Amino acid sequence: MTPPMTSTITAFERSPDGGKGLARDTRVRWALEEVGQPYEVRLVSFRAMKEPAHLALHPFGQIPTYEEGDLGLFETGAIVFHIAQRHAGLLPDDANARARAITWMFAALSTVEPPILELTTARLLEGDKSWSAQRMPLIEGRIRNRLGQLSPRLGDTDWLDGAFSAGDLMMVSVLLRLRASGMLDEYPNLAAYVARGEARAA
Ligand code: GTB
Repeated sequence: MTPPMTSTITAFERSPDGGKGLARDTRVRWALEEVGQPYEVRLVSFRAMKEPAHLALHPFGQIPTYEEGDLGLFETGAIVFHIAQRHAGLLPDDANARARAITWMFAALSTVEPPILELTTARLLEGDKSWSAQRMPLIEGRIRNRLGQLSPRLGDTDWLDGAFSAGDLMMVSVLLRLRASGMLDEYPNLAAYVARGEARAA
């Protein structure tokens, strides 16, 4: 495992959630806290995110980014995976268990997160459209479909596949965004799963 090296991540200077931690830098902070690595946070304004210096780090002008020596990364999946590969604590040693944990990371980002993002987009950016009220049940249905599939898979276990892993970190981070909607509470084991993730010391 690699010795400690202070990395720098970026986060919103002013987060639209007023600092509740719902933006995606939280999952990177969480990963770094889990593996006990020091890090610094550079806060960026919405304007600075679209300027050349930041675009050189993040081609889409977003946060978070991750810098470690001469390595610069963007995309939370890649950043958390990098942290988990470099430091003990987020991926099992057994090759098959490791592959399954990585599978859950991808599942969180590419199968569970998209409909949840749709809900945020619909609420924040499309609420004034004439078709918004008709679209909402479709989006909520897609989310319930995913939660209804994930819930029995988790069952009454603490984590998705044995010990807590980067797969759980990513899944909990994705599900957290549903809290305000109340939908998570329809699946008590998923609500408890998210609460367990939040209760971790990191
Ligand atoms: N796929 C990328 C990743 O996983 O890293 C997505 C990164 C992303 O969407 N970043 C958002 C961003 O920089 C911040 S997290 N947006 C600015 C832009 O695109 O111009 C999304 C987010 C923002 C705010 C809240 N909030 O306040 O509740 C929650 C989530």
